[in-house]
Amino acid sequence: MKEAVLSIPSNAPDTPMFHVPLKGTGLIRKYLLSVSLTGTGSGLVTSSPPGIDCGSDCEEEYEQDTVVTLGASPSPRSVFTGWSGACSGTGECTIIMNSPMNVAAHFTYIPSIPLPFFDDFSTEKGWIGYEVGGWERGPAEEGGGEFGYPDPEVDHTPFSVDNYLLGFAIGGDYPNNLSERSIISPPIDCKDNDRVYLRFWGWLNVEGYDRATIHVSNDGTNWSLVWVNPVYDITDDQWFRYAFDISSIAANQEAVYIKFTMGPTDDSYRYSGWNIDDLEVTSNPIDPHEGTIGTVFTIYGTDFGDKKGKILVGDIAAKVLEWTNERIHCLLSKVPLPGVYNVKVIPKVPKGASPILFEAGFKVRSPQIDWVEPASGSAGDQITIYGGFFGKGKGKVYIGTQACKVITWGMDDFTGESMIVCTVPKKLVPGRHDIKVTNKIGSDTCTECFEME
Ligand SMILES: [Ca+2]
Ligand SMILES: [Ca+2]
Ligand SMILES: [Ca+2]
Repeated sequence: MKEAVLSIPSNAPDTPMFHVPLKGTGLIRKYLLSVSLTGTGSGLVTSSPPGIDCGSDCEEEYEQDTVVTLGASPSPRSVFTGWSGACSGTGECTIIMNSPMNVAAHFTYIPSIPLPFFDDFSTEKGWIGYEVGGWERGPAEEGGGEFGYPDPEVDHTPFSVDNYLLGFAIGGDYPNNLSERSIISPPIDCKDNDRVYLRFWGWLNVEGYDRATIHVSNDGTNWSLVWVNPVYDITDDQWFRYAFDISSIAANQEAVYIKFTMGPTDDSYRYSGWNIDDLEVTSNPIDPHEGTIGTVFTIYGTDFGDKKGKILVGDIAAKVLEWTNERIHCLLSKVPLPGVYNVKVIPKVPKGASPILFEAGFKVRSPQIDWVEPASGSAGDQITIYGGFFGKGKGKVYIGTQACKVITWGMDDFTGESMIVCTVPKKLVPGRHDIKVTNKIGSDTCTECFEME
């Protein structure tokens, strides 16, 4: 109840001032704020002061001039792509309620990426959790290492053009007193796959008192721990292979997420943290699943028996280096012609155990030239030919029609990254020439990629 007096000057002699008492209830205006959710995705919009919780409660009346702030949080398989109506942009939405207001929040569905999922981090695949000085996707950069070793100078594939990786504070150390920081993969579609494997290359420096973890989820909310750093320090100065069977969480799930976490960290001893490259989520139990002569691979599984049996790639036996019930380590000393082959595991025990077949389990690759350095020169110069799957054991190199004398012939027995150093032959005529690399199973030619001076 409000009271006031209205005073009116009057020419009546008795009452030169005429007073009228006023009494009444003040009318406080209220306006309706309506929120709608649009787009292919889903999410929640909540308000401060409270009143909107949309999903379920998408309207509220607020007193005139109330300042209402709306926040949008997308569901795990969606991203928030912005406001329309009374707000715009993708930040917080602030509204002064001086008339009825309508706001729409747009959420966009993120489709799952089918298996096999592979990320060399050269392009953005939709990881969520980036922040400057925190989780970053960028070129490898040596740096950090107050304790342990610095971040790597190059990514996992030094010969390839891509030099990108996923890392925490690339080129620097993680901070002290860091709270848990996560980076989450886009959803990966694992339906119709009974076995699912997560593999990647990691370069990690972390104090035993600080945490570095890997989790997997099939809903983006509930996370299962796959790996946590031990209580002693990890100080990598090279890339290591990480391989996990995540079937118990991921098999036949429509949206599987991988999460890497840095932190919490304590108040001293900073290390350079996670570096991650060439990550794959696949149903193939063979790692790596492509290669050539000299490639070393591992088959993961169960029920292989604990006595050494036989491994066939196509019809050709691989050399077994190590055999356990769950893991077989092999070397391809001979290979069939380039192509995709079934891999057959023939256990020795128990007696009469049936062979285990991995269909299209291994791809035999022929040599592939990426580039030549230097691209010009004269007789007697050494040139280096970079590429993949040159194989172990020498083949031949030709510049034009002349043989280039091989000095070094090397291949990484896991990735197939390869390099040949050879000497430019004397008889070569000036001008541009093809370079050809051949081995027992194939060849590759780069056209006019060398110039004789
Ligand atoms: Ca990379
Ligand atoms: Ca520490
Ligand atoms: Ca770092």
